[in-house]
Amino acid sequence: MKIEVCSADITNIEVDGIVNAANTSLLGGSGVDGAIHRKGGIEILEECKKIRSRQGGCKVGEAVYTVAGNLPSNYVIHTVGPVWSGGINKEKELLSLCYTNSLKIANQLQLKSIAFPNISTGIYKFPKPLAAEIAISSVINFLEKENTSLIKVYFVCLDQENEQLYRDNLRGRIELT
Ligand code: AR6
Repeated sequence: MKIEVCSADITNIEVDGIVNAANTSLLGGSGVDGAIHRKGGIEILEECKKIRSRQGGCKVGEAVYTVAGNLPSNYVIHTVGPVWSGGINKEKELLSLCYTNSLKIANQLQLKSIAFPNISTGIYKFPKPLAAEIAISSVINFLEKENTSLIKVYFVCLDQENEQLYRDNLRGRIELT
């Protein structure tokens, strides 16, 4: 198992599945969600709409999946991070659930590789150091406990601050490639 930190636009990453930091409507937005829908095209939105009519969108902390349309991956796993409101509304637990529920879907789909963006650290204003700690702990704990099809997990950081936080946090925990 390899965990890798990289600095990139997640829509360019060639993996089995990329994770989207969506909102509860699943109808797209800005940030990474906007980039994924823009580049992935209408197929993703059409599937999101079907999920909406079936189950009314996606709750915070939960995850659903669609095809990846024109993206170089096979699937998009859409998860909804919490909006940071000072830490009093179970934001930490909910952010952790975004990672573990996405990994559960990856197992269900038998994915070998997955790429996560830094969920909730943009428009949703989750403090970046805390979000990095939760993301890394949640992923490592999950992979240690569960049987998994995954052999590679990427943390894709668009901004340098997140990239540094992830590298610092992972150093000592695992061997970085
Ligand atoms: N590739 C990789 N990372 C990216 C990209 C990209 N193309 N674009 C942004 N990021 P955000 P949130 C990083 O705001 O905070 C949307 O409108 C960005 O630098 O995309 O979970 C949804 O519809 C940041 O570190 O997601 C929701 O309404 C991280 O991705 C809301 O934003 C997350 O930033 C979700 O807010």
